[in-house]
Amino acid sequence: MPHKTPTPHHQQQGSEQHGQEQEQPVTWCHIKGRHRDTVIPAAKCPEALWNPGRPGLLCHLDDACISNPCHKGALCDTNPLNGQYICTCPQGYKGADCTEDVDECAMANSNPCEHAGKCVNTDGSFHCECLKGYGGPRCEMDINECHSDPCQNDATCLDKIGGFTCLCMPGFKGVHCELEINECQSNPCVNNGQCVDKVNRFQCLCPPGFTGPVCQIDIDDCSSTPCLNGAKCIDHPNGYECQCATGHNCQVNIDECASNPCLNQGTCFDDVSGYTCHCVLPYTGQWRLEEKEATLLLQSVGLSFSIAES
Ligand SMILES: [Ca+2]
Ligand SMILES: [Ca+2]
Ligand SMILES: [Ca+2]
Repeated sequence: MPHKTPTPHHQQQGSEQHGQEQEQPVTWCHIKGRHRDTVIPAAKCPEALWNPGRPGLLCHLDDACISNPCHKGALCDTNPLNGQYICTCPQGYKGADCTEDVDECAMANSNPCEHAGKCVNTDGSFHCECLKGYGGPRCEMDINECHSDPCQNDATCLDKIGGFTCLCMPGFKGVHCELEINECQSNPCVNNGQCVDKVNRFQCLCPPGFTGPVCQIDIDDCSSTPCLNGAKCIDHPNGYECQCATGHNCQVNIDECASNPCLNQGTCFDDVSGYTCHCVLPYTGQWRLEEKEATLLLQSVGLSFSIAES
């Protein structure tokens, strides 16, 4: 028998069980596989040579993996030609028995950390210390700083590298648009108007006599022509002035006859802003009086006259 297999691959059994029917001890061939073992009678080992999954595997070699020569996590195989173990290392380790750490940070091709992250080698692995604004195992991720909704008052958040920018709605300011702008800051109301701050605008509360968005319009108090008797109206804030001698609205008629302006015994008749002289004949006059009326007028000033019959 050319295929002599050592223990534990070499198993003998059945001599007692099968007694006389099985006098010859059966030799088993233990084929060590990558993931599972296969046990076949040693007599059939040559057939294993033709097993497509195990080409070249000979049954006469020792199982080099029995002593667990490979570092934890590695896969062990027995070299089918020379019986040496072959360790297939897990990621992060190298060497014949996978005990050497791979320095991923020193690999010639490139830094495994993206976006200029700092690579830190560890036993069996590595990690990345990311610059501000980046995350993920390899700093491959741009952290969304807008995720926490940092902008207030319906502002729009723009994600940036390591930060954010808030686009404020009109009337607001501040990094988070948390400040309501005081549109009254510049004192826009004139003529002692009171400014009331609103969102993105202001309102002027005008004193009496003024109007307009910033109280800039002096209301024309003369527009209703309040001055009587032809007096001139002068507009003032919340009021007017009538240019007349007496009386607020010139309702008092001045007696222009008080100075006796009519000569030659003419009779003075007071008028609005003036007077009229009624003359005594033979002086010319504006009015022809009835005899009785003229007599009364003249008597009142101590005179008498006679009217020629026409
Ligand atoms: Ca490492
Ligand atoms: Ca970002
Ligand atoms: Ca405001």
